[in-house]
Amino acid sequence: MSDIITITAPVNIAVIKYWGKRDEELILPLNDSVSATLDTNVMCAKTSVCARPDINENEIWLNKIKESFNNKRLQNCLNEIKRIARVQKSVDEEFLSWNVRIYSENNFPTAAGLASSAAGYACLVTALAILYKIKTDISTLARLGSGSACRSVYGGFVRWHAGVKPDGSDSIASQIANSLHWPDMRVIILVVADTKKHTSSSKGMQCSVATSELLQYRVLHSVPKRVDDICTAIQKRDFAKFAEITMKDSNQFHAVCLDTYPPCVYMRDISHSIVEVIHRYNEICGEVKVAYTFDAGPNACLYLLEKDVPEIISLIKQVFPTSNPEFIKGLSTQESQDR
Ligand code: 2P0
Repeated sequence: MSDIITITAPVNIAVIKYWGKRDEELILPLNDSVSATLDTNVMCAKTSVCARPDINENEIWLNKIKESFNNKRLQNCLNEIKRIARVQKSVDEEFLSWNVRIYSENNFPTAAGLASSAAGYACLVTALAILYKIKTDISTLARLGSGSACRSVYGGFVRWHAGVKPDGSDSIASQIANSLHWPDMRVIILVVADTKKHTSSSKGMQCSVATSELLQYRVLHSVPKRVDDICTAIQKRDFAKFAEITMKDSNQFHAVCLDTYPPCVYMRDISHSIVEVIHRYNEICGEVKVAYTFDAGPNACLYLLEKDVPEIISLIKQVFPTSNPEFIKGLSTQESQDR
């Protein structure tokens, strides 16, 4: 059998959201998106892969449960990696004929809008690329598993370029700034609920593309300038600008979800209360000190600077006295995964 390759990959939290595909098969987005990659110690996926001559079929185990390998995206990733291995002659045909066994675990709730598929697929394709000894753009492989996964391949601040080519060859992720660039940037995750969401992101965005007029406006008129402006804010470490764009983009993304027919409702009452508290806090401070952003779920991700962490944690504990100690999930820094 082969060596066992084990890889960890962190989640990423988008500040300019990806929502809507121009190609469902190749997973090509309608717009560029931007994210920050978190520290692997806090929220990450860990995946081990090996190839063996003595197993009858490909196997995948997720969080200790054996799942069906009959999953198109999973098969697309494996097939593409084996295709490249054949072209590059990086391993022999006998090795390519062996089945694979994949074990993957998350240290955070799966499918609760916490970017679990992003970390999972980033890990999986990186591990398989090492197993088959191929040399290629890993973000392109990760994208075949899940769009947002292509951003988890890099540390720091990352941009996923939508690209214009029909074959997706220019739809790749690149690093805007490495993890050392903004060392006092922090993220706090407020876990409102860790249950599986009603409408998956893939279904939700399909429905938005088909029905939301606001999505068309967003793609053409809002996102391009926001992406440019947030890249500049990141380069200049301009927190106030970064935070303003982040909050506006989260709000517009959820407005698109509500403009979808039937609507996709991801935020809950407590999510809206968090929005209100953050705006009130920033107003009282006379400057923007914290930004919220919500993915396709009710959980809040707060971006802030290290100096403001103690005050924000105490504010959150005061405003949301909760019996659930997991409410404040973690304080994350970015990791130095600057491939
Ligand atoms: C993002 N989300 O940019 C946005 C914000 C959710 C809200 O990327 O169909 O799981 O696998 O490409 O990557 C979630 O979408 O969807 C997502 P697929 P994915 O992070």
